[in-house]
Amino acid sequence: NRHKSAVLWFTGLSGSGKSTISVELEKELFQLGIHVYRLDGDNLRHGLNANLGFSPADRKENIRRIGEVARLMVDAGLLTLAATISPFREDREQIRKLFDEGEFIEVFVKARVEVCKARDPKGLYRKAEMGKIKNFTGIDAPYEEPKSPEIVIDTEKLTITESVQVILDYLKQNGYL
Ligand code: GGZ
Repeated sequence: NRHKSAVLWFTGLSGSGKSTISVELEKELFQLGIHVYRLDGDNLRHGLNANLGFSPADRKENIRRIGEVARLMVDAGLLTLAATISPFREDREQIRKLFDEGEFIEVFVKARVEVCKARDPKGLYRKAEMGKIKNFTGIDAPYEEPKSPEIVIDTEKLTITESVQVILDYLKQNGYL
């Protein structure tokens, strides 16, 4: 199946829905016969980024590596999904510069920190609030919202299926699929 290669860069708080949405989107694209690959920040921290923590400098390096890998994958013709908090606007803008116009699609997965805290799928917010995890995004580390992302997914309002559909519609309307 023919498609235009690009990276969908999912940014948002822990628990906002980045991983869930990108996993479901990957399945849908696979069904359509699209050559897709998914890079997940949390998973890559076990391998490629195993030597990095959560200081601003380490997050910057984490994101830089994921961006460079995504660059290679886009060169190889894949539709690439990258899901990482990537909390700093400047770091995301640096990644955008690695790509040509239209190759970098920033997807802001939006949910208030109170809502992510209530979801707390891994109990990490609870640990962060008890001081057992330091520099936790949204608690004692910042998250800078994108100013003009290509796509905004409000996961307080949309189901996972609806979220995936919004992205598929964007890809179709803009000639990626
Ligand atoms: C934020 C943390 C932290 C701290 C561990 N701050 O929701 P998760 O659990 O499954 O995914 C989060 C993941 C964040 O990794 P990223 O590579 O996406 O972060 S960044 O882009 O900022 O480099 C979270 C877990 O790791 N986690 N400690 N202190 N998230």
